[in-house]
Amino acid sequence: QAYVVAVVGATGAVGQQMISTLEKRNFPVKEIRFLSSKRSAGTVLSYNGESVTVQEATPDSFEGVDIALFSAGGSVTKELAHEAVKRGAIVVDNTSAFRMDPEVPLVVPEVNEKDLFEHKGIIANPNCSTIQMVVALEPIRQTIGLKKVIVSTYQAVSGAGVTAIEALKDQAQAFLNNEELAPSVLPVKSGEKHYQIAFNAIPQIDVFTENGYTYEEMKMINETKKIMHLPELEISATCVRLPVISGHSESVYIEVEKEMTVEELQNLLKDAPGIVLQDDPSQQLYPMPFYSIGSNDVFVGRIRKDLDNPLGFHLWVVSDNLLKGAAWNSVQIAERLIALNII
Ligand code: 11C
Repeated sequence: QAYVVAVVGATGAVGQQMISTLEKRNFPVKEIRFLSSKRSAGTVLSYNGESVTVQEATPDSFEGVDIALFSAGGSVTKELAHEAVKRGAIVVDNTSAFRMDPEVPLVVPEVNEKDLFEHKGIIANPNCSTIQMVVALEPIRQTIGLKKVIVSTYQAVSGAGVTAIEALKDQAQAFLNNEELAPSVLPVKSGEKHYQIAFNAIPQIDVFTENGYTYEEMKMINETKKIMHLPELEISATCVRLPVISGHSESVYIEVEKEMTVEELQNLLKDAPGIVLQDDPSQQLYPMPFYSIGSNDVFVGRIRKDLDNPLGFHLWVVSDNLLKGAAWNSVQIAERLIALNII
């Protein structure tokens, strides 16, 4: 069987990766529709060698659509996702619009694919930095239990879209040429202040909430509890933007329920779905964002026991934020909907 698939936000950084992931996975597509805002409509993209013109997304664009992959910003999702569902589509949404809605499953297939059975038309794809962390944490939770997580992120600019990638390149070029270039886009495009990202680190991703944490940090906290079904998990996050084009890195401290050796933990992660273990200090083997680009996997390394707490471990977790963090997780959800006969 083949499906009518719509990609909403087809010209964006994630949309582009959704298209190439559908191609690479040989997804069973009967008809593909590329949709976008009015501004990008008319752009011609290719799908499996065929030209496809991007259309403006309207409610009627979803007539006959079976699966709609949304990645065009929360306001587009809020405006159009229910229209797509009304017309019979299942929506896999990569924005934060419905992630914390109790009626909407928030899914990382390696962790909670059974939640897909509860869907009422919309399935939410978590935030990129959350996804790669929960893939690494789930086998640990299953085997020795998880009590506490403290994560610090080192996030790439591609998480903030195509304009942030351009800003990093332009600023780096200008800096090396001794030219002045007023910073733009980061940390938040619509924010009052903008800071240089080239040769810098910005400890703000998304805007601040009332409790002093940013939305990105609160997404990691709230989404992890929901995906892992661990409302009592003690978890805290600090999210930082680095001058890296793609690939998010995370230093994750965990406290588990039972003792385990580093070697046992390595063996556990080595065989877990979606994970590649890269952990051999004697060979300087550890995950790095530059080398994660283009892979659907989550890379884990630098596993160490905490020196003071026998139940504490430190991990270094890296993944291509546009793939497992966004496009691949969305397409993987669509694949699992088919495999589980949900669609
Ligand atoms: C970033 N994690 O790196 C963000 C991008 O909620 O899907 C993804 C935002 C989201 O800037």
